[in-house]
Amino acid sequence: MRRTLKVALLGAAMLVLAGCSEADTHQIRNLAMPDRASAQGPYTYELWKWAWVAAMVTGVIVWGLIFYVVVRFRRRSDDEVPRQTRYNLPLEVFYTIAPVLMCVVFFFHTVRVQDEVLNLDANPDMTVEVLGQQWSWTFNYGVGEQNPGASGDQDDFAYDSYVYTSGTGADIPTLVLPVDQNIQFNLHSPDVIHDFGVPSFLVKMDVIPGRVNKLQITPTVEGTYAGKCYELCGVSHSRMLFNVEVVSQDEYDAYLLELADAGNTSEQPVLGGSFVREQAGLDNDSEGHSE
Ligand SMILES: [Cu+2]
Repeated sequence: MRRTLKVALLGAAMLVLAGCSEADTHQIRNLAMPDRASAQGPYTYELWKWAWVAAMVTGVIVWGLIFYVVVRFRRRSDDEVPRQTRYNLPLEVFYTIAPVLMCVVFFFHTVRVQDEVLNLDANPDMTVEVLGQQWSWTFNYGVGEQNPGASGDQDDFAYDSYVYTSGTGADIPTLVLPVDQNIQFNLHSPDVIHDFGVPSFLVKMDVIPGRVNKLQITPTVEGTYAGKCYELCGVSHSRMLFNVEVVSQDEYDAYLLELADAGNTSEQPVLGGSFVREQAGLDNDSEGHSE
């Protein structure tokens, strides 16, 4: 009986594992997280990993106890009545305290990782002013020297001039970033709450109207990534996508020149104007438009 069970389990496991492609295996090894492409990513990933370990340990203990009880205390004859226990004080104290202790440990590590990931360096290498609005993003890159003391609010910006790129609901914008630079993102919204995030960076933050949220990310791997709005912000929320390209410093500088040549220059960051309430790109040819 036991042997049959073992063979059956082994067979099932082999079938399941054999069905995994290389991509699946990679996903499983990453615990379904993307590869870390930022200096902040490993902190988030470690928290995720150890939360899995804690959950698995708890799971194995609970499953073990369930199976033990099912087998050990099964009814052996039709007229058997089990011993009637009304309460067990030590056990009840244990199962009250244990979950509380687990929550305390989770909370401690969450705060620790949060402090690390949300830490703001007073002198970031550069600052990008990000505008999230229904239904796309505008990225403002500073040109020239940075004044790191700027608040990013009202007229107090870190640079004297900017170049920018702007997307619409039908035209996904691209955020270009230099690799290995600590980049501060000042997040602005003129309408509703959005959420700026790039899965591969393992960091995201709400974009809230009426205040400037700040987030610093150091991209560590050159490549192309997908970014998106993480907050259900209205009917075309799903269009609030953007691409991220992490490039060398030279390529980044060349990109800024390109934007300037195209006439996308401004003395102050472009943070939503007359077109704010328009559902950009949605009035014409709204179906199947993805470029
Ligand atoms: Cu949004």
